[in-house]
Amino acid sequence: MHLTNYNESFDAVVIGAGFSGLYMLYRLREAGFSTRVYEAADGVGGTWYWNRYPGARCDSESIYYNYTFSEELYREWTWSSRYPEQPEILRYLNFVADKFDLRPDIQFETRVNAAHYDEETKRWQIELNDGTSVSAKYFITGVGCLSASNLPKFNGLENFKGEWYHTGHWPHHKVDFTGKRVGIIGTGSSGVQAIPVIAREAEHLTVFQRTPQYSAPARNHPYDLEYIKRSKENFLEIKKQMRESQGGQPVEVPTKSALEVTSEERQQKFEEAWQTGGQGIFTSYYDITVDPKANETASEFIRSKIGEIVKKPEVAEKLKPTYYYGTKRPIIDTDYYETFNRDNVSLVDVRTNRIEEITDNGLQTTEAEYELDVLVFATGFDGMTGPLLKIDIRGKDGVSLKEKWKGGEDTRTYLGVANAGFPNFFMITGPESPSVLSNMPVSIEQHVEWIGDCIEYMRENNIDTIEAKVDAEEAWSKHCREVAEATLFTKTDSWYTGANIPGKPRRFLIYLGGGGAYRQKCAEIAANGYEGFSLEAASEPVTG
Ligand code: NA7
Repeated sequence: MHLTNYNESFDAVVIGAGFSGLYMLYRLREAGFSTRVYEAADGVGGTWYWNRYPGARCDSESIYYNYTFSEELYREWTWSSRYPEQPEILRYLNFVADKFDLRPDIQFETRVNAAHYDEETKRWQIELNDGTSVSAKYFITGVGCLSASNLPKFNGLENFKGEWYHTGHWPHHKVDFTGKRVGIIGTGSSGVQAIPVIAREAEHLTVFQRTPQYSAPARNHPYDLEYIKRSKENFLEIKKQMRESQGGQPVEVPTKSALEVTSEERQQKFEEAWQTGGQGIFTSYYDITVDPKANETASEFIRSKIGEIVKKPEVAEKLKPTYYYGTKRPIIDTDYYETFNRDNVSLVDVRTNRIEEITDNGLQTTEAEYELDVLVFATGFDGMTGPLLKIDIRGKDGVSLKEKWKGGEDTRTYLGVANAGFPNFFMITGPESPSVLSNMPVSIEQHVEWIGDCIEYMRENNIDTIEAKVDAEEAWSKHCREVAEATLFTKTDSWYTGANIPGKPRRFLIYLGGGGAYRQKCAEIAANGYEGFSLEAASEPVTG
């Protein structure tokens, strides 16, 4: 495709106005680059715009779940509680958009359908769903890792006479469950958060569970003003700790194996983590996600808690997971297991009692029909590659990202930020970067700053294009696979491995080497003149 027909021209085009796109816009605009963001929604927020289901909240502590690029911003915003709810996070992102006057450079309600690289002009032609095209020197995706929702193909959904919703595309109006028979499919983070809230309102809630989940209490609580004041005063220290840490939050790094301590000591440690609430069990010992025996100690601890909380033994048994704890996203909840003690909640194991179809009046399994007024799909996302492959992205020789990645059989990137064959294309938290296994705003800021610095470097050094080298990409991808294979993560069916999407090739596309180490590696690569990239000098001075 040649750039003959386009409506506007920019230095950079960014997709998405969530945490990634908002900061990328700010960063590039501050450096003097003309930048346009395209966003499908009618407001900012990205994942926090769409995931507005009952009970939606973040599982990172709020004082760490924010930007750190601006101390002023950090000081101006005050979180109300330990784990922020979706409406509060959305308010925060709107506050950021207003504070930095970002909206004039965001075109809302606009999807990018395609982005094609033109080798002659060395620019990207970007096609929008309103039929227009724009041109940009740099093309950057801030599409998130979990934005392509997964609605499994259940026969008969079109016949269902009730209302149905997906947690990842929740409507803006309040969904009233009062007096209704509600069914929910899915017990990942979204289902576990929504179930206790819906159960309090509905006449009856039936939970259709395929895989039981490990969850620990969040023990959310309002923040006291003194705590907030201290966090603001310690901004620089907190920022440093977040950026250097493995997981993007200042958590004490475990130094002991779960197997080198006595069972009493271990039990006490797990119990303290359980009482404190949050992700403490996951970070209690260094080998929880590496060694099956160490893992079993944590898994069994949570199973025993389920047995204590859930009064009906047969329900408790169904709720006990058997996969390696932590290899699916470790969940934190408010009253999840307790909810199964309510008289108006029932649990159906759809692994033994399979879903056959959705009927006019509800859901038919191999054993029974469940009459429902409302059906909620908490069935997750086509993670990591899904959002990118929804766009027709084509690099050199017209090769698409889908072709390059062989439909997911051979997804490979350089640092999770760049692709051989795709010059001047950057992915914020792309496949093979730490992304979702680190605190997302921290992962995002690191990528945005690295990309921003790179683009500024190119301007300063009169460089026209930057492109990952094939061998550098191969080495990075191999390293990612090796690090992942040394853990238990790859052994479990999950959205991390792509196993939740029928037919999706199984690959683990998150870099597990730790956010701090990854940040250092990326910085070294930049300091060495962008090692592993081909840089092509411009024939004329670079302006954009
Ligand atoms: P998840 O964690 O992928 O959970 C999806 C749930 O839906 C999970 O329990 C699945 O069971 C279930 N599911 C998916 N497809 C089906 C079918 N066909 N039949 C029955 N059950 C099904 O998505 P979430 O939205 O909860 O969370 C995603 C991430 O968002 C989370 O990890 C955080 O990082 C934030 P399965 O376990 O696959 O057997």
